[in-house]
Amino acid sequence: MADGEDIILRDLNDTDLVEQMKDDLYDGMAAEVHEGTQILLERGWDAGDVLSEALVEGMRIVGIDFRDGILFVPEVLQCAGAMKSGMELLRPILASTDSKASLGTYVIGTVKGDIHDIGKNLVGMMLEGAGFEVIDLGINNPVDNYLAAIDKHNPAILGMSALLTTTMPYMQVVIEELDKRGILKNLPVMVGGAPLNQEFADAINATSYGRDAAVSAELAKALVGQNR
Ligand code: B1M
Repeated sequence: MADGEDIILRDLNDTDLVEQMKDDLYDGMAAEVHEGTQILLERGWDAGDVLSEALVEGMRIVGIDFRDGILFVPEVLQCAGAMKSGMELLRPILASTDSKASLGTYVIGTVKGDIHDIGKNLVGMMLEGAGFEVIDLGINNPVDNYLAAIDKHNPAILGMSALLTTTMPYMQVVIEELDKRGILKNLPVMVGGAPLNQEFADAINATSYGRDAAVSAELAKALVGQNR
């Protein structure tokens, strides 16, 4: 679409609307991304498809241009705000559950030095949808925050997120501290985030590695099943 054109999102067919939403996310236009999300849901789209095809895909493109020095932090912050405005609408759908029984508490937080929270928030939503009570510690968590939350909430699982190659080693610091205190043997630890892989999770002695939000929710269910 040409710049400056006055686009009526409702007039677009689904394919063009998804393309427009990716452009709007790239341009940090929160109200438009919110509206596009609303329209797709009204047209009967599955919330998970809106998320993956419009929002996550839009953010993937942002990530490439961020890496290549075409976009900078202030612009990417706007993109993150736009993505979150769409996620707001998806949250009640993704986090709703038919299950009456709670699968237990899941404490999740982004590690110290890292302020990325979009992926963590998505994982939290999916976990709620799977039946967990989620305690979200937010971003930039030192080991003491995790310890205090474990003490307070006695979780079934602890989850850590990291998006930077410079912050992922901090997960090992937390795991070693849990081990030193005798907590690790009774508490499964899940780690996730774009730069991680199974090999890294194994190397730091994490119980499991969540590749994405949907997989993580399934893994978490399996973990509590194993532990009961
Ligand atoms: Co940042 N950033 N960023 N950034 N940022 C990345 C991660 C980067 C890959 C961009 C790039 O260069 N292509 C790069 C890291 C390079 C590296 O480490 N090798 C990078 C950098 C360098 C930086 C700064 C250092 C830039 C600077 O200041 N010069 C800086 C660091 C700040 C800090 O944390 N201390 C920085 C800042 C920022 C913003 C603040 C501008 C913003 C964050 C806003 C926010 O989160 N509220 C931002 C963003 C948005 C990104 C990108 C573009 C998008 C991340 C995202 O939200 N993806 C990112 C590029 C990229 O990843 N392609 C980038 C969408 C999200 C749905 O996916 O987070 O991967 P993701 O989550 C997935 C899975 O990973 C998994 O499930 C999620 C859902 O499916 N998952 C888990 C995540 N956590 C999990 C936990 C689990 C299980 C699964 O269990 C507990």
